[in-house]
Amino acid sequence: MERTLILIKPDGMQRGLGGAILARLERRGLKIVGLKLLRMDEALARRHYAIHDGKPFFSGLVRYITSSPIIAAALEGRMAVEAARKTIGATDPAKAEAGTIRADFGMDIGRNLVHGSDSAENAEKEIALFFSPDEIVSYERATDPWITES
Ligand code: IDP
Ligand code: MG
Repeated sequence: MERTLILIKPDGMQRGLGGAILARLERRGLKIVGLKLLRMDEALARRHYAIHDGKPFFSGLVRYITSSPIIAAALEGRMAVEAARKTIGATDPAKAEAGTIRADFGMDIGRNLVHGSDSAENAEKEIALFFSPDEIVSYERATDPWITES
């Protein structure tokens, strides 16, 4: 089963949207297997966004993501990475499809509310930045058979 890392970014938390954003992903069918509230420090922010180091928005991105506590969630499901990114919407909320989280809650590319991993491989690396193995909990959910029955 695939996993993805979701972050409710500082703007989502400051606007009181943490639960609402997580609820959209959870009710779609993604299962919460790891969950914590934390404030990212600069070192963690630089590691998490290392691929963007050197881009014009990088220092602002690090300041933004460390500016307030966030929720980190590891979500599990069939095609979890793609499913979560479809529900999250395009990077620029102004261009995101209506009905996605970023379109429904925002307009600013620098305040786009939520992070979702972009590949299964990166998801595992990102989950390891935020969770130790014993913080990832495996369990059955009542809706699982609807997904796995063939
Ligand atoms: P993603 O979050 O949709 O995967 P990425 O291209 O990986 O988008 O960018 C990571 C994050 O960096 C974005 O979610 C956004 O917070 C920020 N970002 C990306 N492009 C810009 C930009 O042009 N201006 C300001 N912030 C940006
Ligand atoms: Mg990305």
